[in-house]
Amino acid sequence: MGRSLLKSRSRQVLKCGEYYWKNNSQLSSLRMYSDGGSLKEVLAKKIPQEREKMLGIKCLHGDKKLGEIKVSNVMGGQRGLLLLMCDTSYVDPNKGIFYRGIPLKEVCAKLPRTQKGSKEGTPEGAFYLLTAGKMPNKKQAKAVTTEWQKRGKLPDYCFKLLDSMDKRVHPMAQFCAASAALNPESKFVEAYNKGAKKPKYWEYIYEDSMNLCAFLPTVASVIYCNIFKGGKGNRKLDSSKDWSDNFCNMMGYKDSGFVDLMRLYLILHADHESGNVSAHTTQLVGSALSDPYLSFSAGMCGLAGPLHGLANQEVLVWLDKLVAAIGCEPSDEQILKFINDTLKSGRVVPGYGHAVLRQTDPRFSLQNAFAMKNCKNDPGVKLVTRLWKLIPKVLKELGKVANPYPNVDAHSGVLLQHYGMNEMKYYTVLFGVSRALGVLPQLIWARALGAPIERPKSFTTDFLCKFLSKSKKGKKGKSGRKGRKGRKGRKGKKGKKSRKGRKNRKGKKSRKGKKSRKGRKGKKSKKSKKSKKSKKGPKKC
Ligand code: NMX
Ligand code: MLT
Repeated sequence: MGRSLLKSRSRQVLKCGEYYWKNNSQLSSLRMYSDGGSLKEVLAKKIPQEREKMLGIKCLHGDKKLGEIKVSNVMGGQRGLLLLMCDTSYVDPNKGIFYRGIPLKEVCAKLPRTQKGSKEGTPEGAFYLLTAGKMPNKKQAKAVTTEWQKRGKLPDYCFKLLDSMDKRVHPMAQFCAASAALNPESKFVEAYNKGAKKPKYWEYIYEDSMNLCAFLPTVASVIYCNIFKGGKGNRKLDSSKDWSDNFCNMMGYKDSGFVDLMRLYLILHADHESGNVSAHTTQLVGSALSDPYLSFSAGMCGLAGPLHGLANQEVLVWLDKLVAAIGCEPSDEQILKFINDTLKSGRVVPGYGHAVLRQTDPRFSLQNAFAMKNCKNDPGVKLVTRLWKLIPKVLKELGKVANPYPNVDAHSGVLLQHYGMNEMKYYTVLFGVSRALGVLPQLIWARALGAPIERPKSFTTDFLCKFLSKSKKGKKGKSGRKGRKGRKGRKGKKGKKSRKGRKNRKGKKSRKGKKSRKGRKGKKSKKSKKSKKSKKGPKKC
């Protein structure tokens, strides 16, 4: 955009009555942050520019249409509707997943390797990327690690809560409970109660998000050790270890291969734009100004569903059943029969399909590439790789599955099992720890940009039926309409002729032409008023 255009646009924006942030004195406090430096300083510099941009868009283009809403969109889980804005990541049906515009494969390749000997980048670096919008250098990624080490001491009451949980409570239910129970730590609640102003909200959401990320490996590892290791396990963070290494260490895993897998896993599962259940729930709850602990916990309750994150547990349960039924190295025919039996029983094939992607999930491919490098002869890995070729064929034959290819959950379990983590009931917690790195930056930005409380409008089935029957009547009256269409067609021809005519008479008759067009318009508008009248009912509805 040229400078002069930008200037005139910003003048227009300034004219907008809504230009709230700029005139709000609280904003000036953000300017005390210097360029670059810590993640918070980078954000403080970026946020005013983004606010300006968003307000400009809203003021200048607020009435533009992004699409139409069909009944099938509403009745079909709002699929395909452009309803949410999210800059941290984007999912393209065919091109895959992008973190801040960078393809996920490239993200994994470029994230700085900060711990000596590690082959993968750090999730802390991914958090920096998703939050700041730029790939961090080694120093910036390491700074997040150091911050989280400093902030990571879990309050005693949270340990007590987790230790008091009955072992039958699912690890995800424990994870959700502990995340919500941490809300006395919320800096946002404290500031809100003291009367903090809207432009400053993001700063407290940022503090809460950083603290919550810092707490999560301890929360998750205590759940793991309490349920599966009889409560034994190290509960202290080691300042020489990064976030993933500390997490693995506290769960009792020392193998550097497993720690590298965990780094990759936590990067891959982090963000997936904002329409998926866990991200959207976090944003929805956060829009009511519930603090990040409560919002994240709500999102995790959604992740715990079998069609979402719990699918990674379901895949392993299904694979175990497959092996129990037809052995470790079954024939293709045996596998195909097993898949068909699953479908006949009315169940979905877990780990396959996606609401947006129409190709193999890049997160599946990246895990498979890790497997090919590190454990290609593992029986589970071999089986998953074979299924990748067989399941899509069967799902395609059903004729209704929009995406017959594997998603992220089809692969993760066998990799974890390769390194000895067999407790499949726990797998979704790992997904949850990772998802914090995406949904919390989304929350910081939502508050930074003043996203309002979400409140779509619902309608009753009765309203829909009346609306549909009235529009049907409208169509019947279309015999009239058909006639009109026919007339339109004729008009079109006439129009062409008359335009031609006008062309021939160009110049002289142009005014007349205009007049006559006006005249036609006048007539038309009378007609359209009539047709509007007939539609009045449903419109009112
Ligand atoms: N196995 C059998 N049937 C399927 C599958 C599958 N893997 N995927 C979709 N279908 C069916 C789906 O149940 C629906 O059937 P019906 O009309 O009878 O209700 C039909 O195909 C059309 O669904 P789609 O439009 O393809 O999928 P949708 O966008 O509604 O749902 C999922 C997406 C991911 C929920 C769906 O593909 C699924 O249930 N997959 C298995 C569970 C899974 O792996 N979930 C994890 C998703 C990733 N994550 O991490 O969250
Ligand atoms: C996710 O990672 O959130 C899943 O792939 C589910 C989705 O996008 O709906």
